Amino acid sequence: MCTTCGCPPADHHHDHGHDHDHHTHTHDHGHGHSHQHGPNQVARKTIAIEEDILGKNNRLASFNRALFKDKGIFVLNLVSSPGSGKTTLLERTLRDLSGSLRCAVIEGDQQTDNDAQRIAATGVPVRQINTGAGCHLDARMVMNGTESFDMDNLDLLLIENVGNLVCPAAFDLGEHHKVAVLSITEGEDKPLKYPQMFHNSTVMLLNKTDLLPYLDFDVEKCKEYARRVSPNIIIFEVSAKSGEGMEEWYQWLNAGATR
Ligand SMILES: Nc1nc2c(ncn2[C@@H]2O[C@H](COP(=O)(O)OP(=O)(O)O)[C@@H](O)[C@H]2O)c(=O)[nH]1
Ligand SMILES: [Mg+2]
Repeated sequence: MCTTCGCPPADHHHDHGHDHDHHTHTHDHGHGHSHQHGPNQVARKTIAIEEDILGKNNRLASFNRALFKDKGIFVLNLVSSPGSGKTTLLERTLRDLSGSLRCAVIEGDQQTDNDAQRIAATGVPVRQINTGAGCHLDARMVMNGTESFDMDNLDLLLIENVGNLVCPAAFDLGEHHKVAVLSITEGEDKPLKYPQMFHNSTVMLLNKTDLLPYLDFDVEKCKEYARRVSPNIIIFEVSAKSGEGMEEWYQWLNAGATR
């Protein structure tokens, strides 16, 4: 996750305590003082920093969760590798559901507002968040993002996370559920290779089923792998392009948003 891959936390430039710890940690490595600061000490420090970052994030996520509960908004966090079809799925979902549900979208990408423009074309309010070097959205970014919306008049908030099968799994945004999108062009073994993402997701959308005739993708094997890391995961086989299979996904969404 990000505290070991080097991706800075959102408040990197403001939190001197964290910066100091982080530099100390790097310094230990850089100067090879392992005779003074052995591997166990370094590991302990790394764990302490991770706990610090995730602890802060979790507190803000709790705040978001309380806000969403108070306003009665159903919130989903879409996670996947880049290109699995998150934005395409959102576009079709919004075109089909925004007549009956009041929706808003937060788009997370390192750069560009391309996806926000695609969502805006559906007529649904959208806020783009650029994470720069960051490889995931965090709870603070979502908290800031919600300020763009009329939260008293929303049923459904859909958050498209930065495309990355690793880091977004570790960061709670205060959402009700993570929804993992896996497209069949990625291969059926991804749930086994990136188990945390699928373990932490309530739903897996298996996308691009329109391409099945052209690929050697074993749908049953993929579903078995997903259930191995997450026995209760709900799986919908869909094509965001053709619309096939979307109805069951909409039923699940509607049930959550109108509960
Ligand atoms: N054939 C096919 N292509 C799709 C489907 N969904 C998305 N795509 C294509 O996959 C590419 C990436 O889609 P995009 O929505 O931008 O993915 P994101 O990076 O996860 O947001 C685009 O070229 C889409 O047209 C699908 O169901 N079937
Ligand atoms: Mg996208």
